[in-house]
Amino acid sequence: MTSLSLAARAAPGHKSGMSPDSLPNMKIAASTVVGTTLREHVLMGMHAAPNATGEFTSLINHLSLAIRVINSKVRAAGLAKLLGYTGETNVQGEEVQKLDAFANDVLLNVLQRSGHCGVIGSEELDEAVFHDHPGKYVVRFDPLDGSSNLDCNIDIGTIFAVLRRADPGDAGSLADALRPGREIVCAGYVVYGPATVFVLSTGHGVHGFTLDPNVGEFFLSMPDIRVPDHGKMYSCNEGNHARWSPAVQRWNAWIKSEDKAEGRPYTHRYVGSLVADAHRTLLKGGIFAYPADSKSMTGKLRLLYEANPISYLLEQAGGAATDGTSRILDMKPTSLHQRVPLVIGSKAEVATFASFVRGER
Ligand code: AHM
Ligand code: MG
Repeated sequence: MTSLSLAARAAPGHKSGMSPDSLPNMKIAASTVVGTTLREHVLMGMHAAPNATGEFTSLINHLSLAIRVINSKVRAAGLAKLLGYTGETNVQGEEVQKLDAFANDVLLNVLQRSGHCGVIGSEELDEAVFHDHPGKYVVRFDPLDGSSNLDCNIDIGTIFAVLRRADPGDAGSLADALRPGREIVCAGYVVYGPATVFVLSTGHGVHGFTLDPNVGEFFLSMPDIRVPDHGKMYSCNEGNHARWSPAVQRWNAWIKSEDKAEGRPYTHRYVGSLVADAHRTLLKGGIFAYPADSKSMTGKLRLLYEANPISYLLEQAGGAATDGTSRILDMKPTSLHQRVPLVIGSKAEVATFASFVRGER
């Protein structure tokens, strides 16, 4: 860790009880004065990688810029008349909020200008976007997750995943975007909550950064996040109970039933914004489940834009992510807007859910 000598920083003619000469042994950690920024964190990763070119670092810096621009609009949405709908519907048939459209435009614009993205996929766009320049990376994102919560001032967020293109010399293709989650090289999400928190993994653990709004920088606030082995909370939309399979209903009855020795019933928490529910599950453990039901036969959440990045982060932090039977990161996408059942959390709770699905309980 770098350290600063107080003496080295003392101005000439310094008038305190101690002269600068008496200070040289008083070393203080630089990080106790100014914390590690997101920029520095990514730069340190670059210095540790033998063949790094700086492109990935630059890509993350561009993503961070887009996030800060979106954050400033989210914070002022009520004042800037950005709440409400555009009057259009997206490819999923959902009404588009003005802020959904804004966040999508900001990410597209900033990523295109970065020059590092050959292919971009967005939850808000029908088709993938291909670029003329040979960008090395594919970025897939949900620009504003949970936006149906916007009008009520409930946490919302941005989710993204970065993959390396197989051959950046080729023209970008749909195949570049339809790659399994295990090929992700970096994923993250941002929660626009009481604080703006950026959670990131580049394949070496999961780290959380909090935006200092006065400085305009993300500072490392949660290094090396680990999902607890067990948790006390479960999270799901119980309004769907009647539409669930008998196996999921049995799991739901089990997790609510009383057994003090086994720590049941679990506490129920459900925000309805994936970023918020996933963030709590990452920090506190337990389980979040959005299973398939008779209305959303293949699940509700999108494999590329939501399930993949969140699953990558959960696994990087020592947790698990499944659709109930298979690992999410092993699923080969067949279309850009494919939906999947999603079950994430502590390994123990996810394994128990899977045992119900297999009919063992
Ligand atoms: P979206 O806002 O990007 O369309 O995301 C869908 C949201 C997720 O954030 C959340 O987990 C889920 O839909 C909530 O669904 P429901 O309202 O059916 O509980
Ligand atoms: Mg979403």
